[in-house]
Amino acid sequence: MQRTLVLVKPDGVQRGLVGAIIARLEGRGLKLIGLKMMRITKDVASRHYVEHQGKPFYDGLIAFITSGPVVAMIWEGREAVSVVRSLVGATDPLKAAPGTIRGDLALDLGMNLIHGSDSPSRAQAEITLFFESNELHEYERTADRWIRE
Ligand code: IDP
Ligand code: MG
Repeated sequence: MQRTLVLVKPDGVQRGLVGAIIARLEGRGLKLIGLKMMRITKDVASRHYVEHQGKPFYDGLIAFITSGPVVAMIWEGREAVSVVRSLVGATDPLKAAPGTIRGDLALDLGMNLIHGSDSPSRAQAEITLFFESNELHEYERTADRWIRE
């Protein structure tokens, strides 16, 4: 089953939106298999955002993501990577569709609440970057037979 990394960024924690964000992912039927609050180090931030190194917003992005605690989660499900991306919405909240997390809850590109891995290969790399294997929980969920045919 596919897995993806989600971060509730420092703005989401500060605004008290952790629960609302988790509820949307749970409500869709995705399965939570790892969760922790943490402070991202500069080293982890630079590896996580390696694709953006050298861009004008890079230094601000690293400063922001390390500025306060985040909630890191791993979600599992069929096509979890693209399902989460569609729930998250477009990178710029002004362009994110209503009904998406960013489209409903955010206004600014630099304060867009949430990260979701953008491909299965990035998801694998990001899960390894943020979680030890003993922090991932495999368990039977009885509701699954009412979510998957
Ligand atoms: P994503 O979070 O939707 O995957 P990315 O393009 O990977 O978007 O960018 C990572 C993060 O960097 C975004 O979520 C946003 O917070 C920030 N960012 C992206 N582009 C810009 C920009 O042009 N100005 C300021 N911040 C940006
Ligand atoms: Mg991205």
